[in-house]
Amino acid sequence: MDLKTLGWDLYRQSLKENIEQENVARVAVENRGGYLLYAAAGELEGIIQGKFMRSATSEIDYPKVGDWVKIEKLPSEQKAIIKEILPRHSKLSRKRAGEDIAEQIIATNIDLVFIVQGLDGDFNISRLERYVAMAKEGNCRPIILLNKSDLALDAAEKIEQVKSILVGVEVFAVSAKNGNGIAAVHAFISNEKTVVFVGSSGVGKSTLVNALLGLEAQKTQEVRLDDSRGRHTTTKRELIILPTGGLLIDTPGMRELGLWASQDAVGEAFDDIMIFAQQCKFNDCSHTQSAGCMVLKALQDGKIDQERYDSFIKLSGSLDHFKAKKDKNSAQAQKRSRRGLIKKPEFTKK
Ligand SMILES: Nc1nc2c(ncn2[C@@H]2O[C@H](COP(=O)(O)OP(=O)(O)OP(=O)(O)O)[C@@H](O)[C@H]2O)c(=O)[nH]1
Ligand SMILES: [Mg+2]
Ligand SMILES: [Zn+2]
Repeated sequence: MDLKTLGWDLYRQSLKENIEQENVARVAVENRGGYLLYAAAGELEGIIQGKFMRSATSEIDYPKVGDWVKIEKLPSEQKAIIKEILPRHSKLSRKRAGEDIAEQIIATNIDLVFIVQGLDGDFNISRLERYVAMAKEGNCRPIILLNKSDLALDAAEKIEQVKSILVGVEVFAVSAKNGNGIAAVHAFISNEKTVVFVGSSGVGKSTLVNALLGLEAQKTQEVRLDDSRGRHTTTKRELIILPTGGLLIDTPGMRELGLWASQDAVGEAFDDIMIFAQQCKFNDCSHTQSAGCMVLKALQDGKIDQERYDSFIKLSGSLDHFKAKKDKNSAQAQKRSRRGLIKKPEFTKK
């Protein structure tokens, strides 16, 4: 693998030390505490050792997609020990509210952030503002893509609206489906530059990545018709090399969600967490108290992303709430029906 393609030549200019090519790699995938690295020796499995973990004081001290890391390759194996994370010249993070505010890194060493919203119902100015703030805070340049222009008649109007509020930020209406505006997007991605796609689930981030790649590389999924919400198809962040030069990072939709269809849908979307949930001591484990909870243990061990865990809990919680409400409603309905307020359906006899 050519390190120049991965952006090394550009990145190393900011480094004070001189590192041999065989001792660096770029983090391409971070998945449940495992890492896929792109290096001069090809694709390597990145391994983190106890020493590294002991010196890490928080989540952000672990390698993230986009990071350049110092490695020691194991002889005759496609594996390498990750020794150190090289300085991040930019990063995209979000703040997680908890007891204290913790930082979660989405990707690092990024030049451009494409903030994607769908013109079919996902459009929301204040959310755009938050994304733009997030990009600027991490030293990344934001560009807004209003996707699914094939479904909208008011694209021009929305663009004006965005421009009047987010002054100076570039906005484009695009359609990953029919290709409109894709050339303009492609023009922003140049050799050795890394761009990341962010936005809610179902807005078409992976479809845009596919359109740029010109092939079906990233799995995408049909959006449910009722509410234009996606189903969280992309489950991990991944660094993708564009054959024409440049690097793309597709991300799973950020979950600012309302309700989903069912607990099954949750299980499916969070299969990485369900693996651990099935091993919990109690069947009805809430996964918020540590007594015999394997989910919390996996979280502690870094096998589950904090971000994933948070959305999982949030979502399970809102489902319980929904269910309780539904049960209450049906209990009330039964009461009313007993009082004769609700008529039983009458069937017409033939
Ligand atoms: N009509 C129309 N549909 C689109 C367009 N772009 C994407 N879609 C559809 O929107 C759905 C969701 O697309 P994805 O690319 O999976 O969305 P995503 O943002 O990657 O979603 P997550 O991976 O869940 O975060 C798919 O059915 C796509 O075919 C577009 O420009 N026009
Ligand atoms: Mg996706
Ligand atoms: Zn549990």
